[in-house]
Formats: sequence, C-alpha cells, structure tokens
Amino acid sequence: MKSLLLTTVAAITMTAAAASAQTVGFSQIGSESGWRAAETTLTKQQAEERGIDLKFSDAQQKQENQIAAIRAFVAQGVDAILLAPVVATGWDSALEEAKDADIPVVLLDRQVDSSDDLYLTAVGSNLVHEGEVAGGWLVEEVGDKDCRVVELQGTTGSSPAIDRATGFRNAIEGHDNIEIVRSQTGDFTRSQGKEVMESFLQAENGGADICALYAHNDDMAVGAIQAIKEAGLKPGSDILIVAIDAVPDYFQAMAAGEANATVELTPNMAGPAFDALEAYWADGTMPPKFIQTESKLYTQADDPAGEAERRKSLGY
Ligand code: GZL
Repeated sequence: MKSLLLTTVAAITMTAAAASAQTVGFSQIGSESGWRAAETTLTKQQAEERGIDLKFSDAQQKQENQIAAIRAFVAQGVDAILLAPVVATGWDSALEEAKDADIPVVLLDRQVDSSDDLYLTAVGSNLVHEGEVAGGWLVEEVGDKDCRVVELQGTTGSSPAIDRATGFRNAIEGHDNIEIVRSQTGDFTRSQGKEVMESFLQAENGGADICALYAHNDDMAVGAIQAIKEAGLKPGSDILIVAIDAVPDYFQAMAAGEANATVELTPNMAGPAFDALEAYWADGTMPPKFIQTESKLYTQADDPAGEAERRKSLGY
C-alpha cells in the first residue's frame, strides 16, 4: 500500500514538474558561421540543463522566416521567445503581437531598431566597442606607417555590420596614415569572404597595395586567408588580419602566423537570457534592457593554439 502511495505521489510530482516546464521559442538566423553554430549548440544545451522545452526555428538568413516563426510561437502560446534578429529593422508588428500575447521576447547577439518596450531584454556585446578594439589594435600595430585597409562587412543592415564599421572608423579617426580603401559585405560567411577578398586583391595590384584586412567576423577572414594564399601572398605578414568572434579555426590561423588578432564574442548568450527569464517568470523581476557580454582582444601573444583547443569544448 505504502509503495503505491509513494508511486502515486512521485507521478503527481513528475506531472506537476512537467506541467511547469517552460516552453521557449527560439528564432535563430541560420548557421552562416562557426560562431552562430556554437550559439545554437549552447542555447540547446542551456535549455536542456534548465528543463526548458526549446522550440527551435532556423530562418535560413531570411527575416520573413523569423517573423513567421515569432507568429507561430505566439499562436502556440509559448512562455517566452528568443530572437537573434538577422537585420535591425522591420520587427515592430511581430514584436507587438508577442507583447499583446504577454509573451516576453529576449534578443540575442544582435539589436533591433524597435522601441525597447517591445522586448524584455537584449543580451549581446557592445558591437561598436568591438570595432574600436579591432581598430585600436591596427593603430598600435602599424604606428605611423601608411596602411591601406580593405574591409569585409557583415550582413547588410544587421546591427553588427553597422556598429562594427562605426567602431573601427572611430578607432582610426585622426590616424591619417590608415585608410579604408575598399569595403564590401561578405555576409558573415567564409565563401563570400573568400570571393570578395579575391576581388579586393585583383583591384589592389594583386594585393601588393593592401596593408591590412578588417573582417567583421572570423569566418569571412578565414575565407579571405585562402584567397590571399592563392594570390601568392602571406596572410598575417604581407597583409595583416584583424577580425571578431574568436572561433577555433581563426585561432589556428593565428597560431600558424596567418592571422594577427581577434576580438572575443561569447557564443553563450542563452545563459544570461535564461537567467533573466527565470527571474521574470518567478516573480516578475524586470532585467536591464541590455545585458552586455565582454569583448576581449586576443593576439598571437595569447597562446592561440591553446585558445583553439579550449574553445573546441565550448560548443564549437
Ligand atoms: C554578432 C553576431 C555575428 C557574428 C557572426 O553579435 O550577430 O553573427 O559575429 C554571426 O559570426 O554571423
């Protein structure tokens, strides 16, 4: 009799726990870079560790797919929505629908131009500062030597592409020896980074007139490194390379002397996001509108081979 009672209590407890398990919809941009893939892996890990039922949607880089996913999550009556917004504009109506349904939205790694009363909080780095750190490294590295820079920009209209461009320009302002001579989007991917770098090399005397590459993410830089080598030049010395993300493959290029510096962006945006949501669900605690992650510079002096290894266990 006693074991029947215990079994029944356990069953009720389990049911209650299952019933209280929160459901979160996650609209992810896609898998355009190693960093993005790591963010997805870590978000799923974090949800599993916290007993959160994660509904994952891959938008294949299309805003319309993200908007459709948000609407579907609202229709399902999820307890919260995570959104990594592919571009900064065009979100008001979808976010208003979530707000009208009392579903909190947390932005991951990118920002939107919408009013901040349309989302609970945003977790991400200071994207302008990242560009300033990258530009600051180049200013230190070249001193007063003339340096013609080519720039591989991120996805057009995305907050990282806009802000990382701004930050780099802030850093080189007043250093007239450093000039950005070509700038084009590589859409955060290796393949387009390689393609655009090939066109830069052709346009700049086979690369002889290029002093440095600034890439808005490591993956475009890894593609560009391939193009530089195929042009018979030495990446990391003939052409200096600075980028952002701090992914293992880029650290391996740094260890080989083929890249020079990167600015770290943690792929674990979900940890702070779920912390904020759990506090909000528990007693309505309102988080700050922006939860900032750090942006640390790594150079060849910072054990890049070891950093590559360490990150492989981090979801990359
Ligand atoms: C930046 C993030 C960017 C990464 C890229 O916060 O949105 O998107 O730097 C990714 O690797 O494509």
